[in-house]
Amino acid sequence: MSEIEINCAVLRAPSKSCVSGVTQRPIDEPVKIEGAMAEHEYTKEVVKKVGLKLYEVEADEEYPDCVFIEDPVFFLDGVAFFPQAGHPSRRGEKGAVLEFVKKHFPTLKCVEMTGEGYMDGGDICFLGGEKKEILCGVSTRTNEEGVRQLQAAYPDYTVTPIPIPTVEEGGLLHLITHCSRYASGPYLAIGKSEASQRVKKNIEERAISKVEFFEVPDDWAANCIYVNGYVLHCSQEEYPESFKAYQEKFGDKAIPLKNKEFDKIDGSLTCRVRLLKYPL
Ligand code: CIR
Repeated sequence: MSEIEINCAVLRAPSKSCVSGVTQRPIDEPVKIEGAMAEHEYTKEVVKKVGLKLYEVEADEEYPDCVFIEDPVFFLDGVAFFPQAGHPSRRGEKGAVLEFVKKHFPTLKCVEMTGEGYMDGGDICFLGGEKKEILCGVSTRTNEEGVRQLQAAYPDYTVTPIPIPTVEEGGLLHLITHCSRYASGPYLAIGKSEASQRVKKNIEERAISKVEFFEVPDDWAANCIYVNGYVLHCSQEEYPESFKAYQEKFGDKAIPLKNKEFDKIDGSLTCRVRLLKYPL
């Protein structure tokens, strides 16, 4: 059973300053702004092609990472949750997103994280399913207090904390960078590296849902967007082997998206698209 019929996608236009976005990996080649803009425009086309109404928040040059709208907001069941960004340079991104949500989705209840709670929305991995579970990475961006506040915002769900290996241990930025849903319910794509396999083990040991994993050859390709039966995944140019794995598994429901420029600043596919169901 598919628990959600998603009908809207909220994106945020990239700022030209995204060339100096935060990154925890060394950059071999700087972000090419034309390429980044083209990737964003193509994502908008695909979002419409899979039947979603597109909403776009304006860019803000003050925030190089503002395109990554997955981090300042999370939507579920009539509640819009606004985490307090884990990285200080990103804390001001939330303001414009909050205003936008209030204007375009006025019936949503907006809950803002407060106090000592920190989180990037990229650590939230919604599973749903029978157990109504949400996994939440505890990472360099998300702390235990942040997880507690997420749980308080969604009392009907079980929020399960999942520790994320550090960069030194081969860990990626967020839980959603390590694994993401490829179907409705507890189905996760995950990479094969030692660090990703550790995340897999952490999930197997802690989650209350029985998660089915789809392993892809490249860690950075484990991030895909599942929406209403479609799987938007990595491009052939970036990750040819993982591209093939997605195409073989999902056939005509698999749609590749290029993410070459945003990948340079630790951005994956889900982080540029926030999905929601809203009565239109
Ligand atoms: C950052 O380090 O915050 C950005 N350069 C990348 C954020 C990616 N967000 C995500 O995966 N949800």
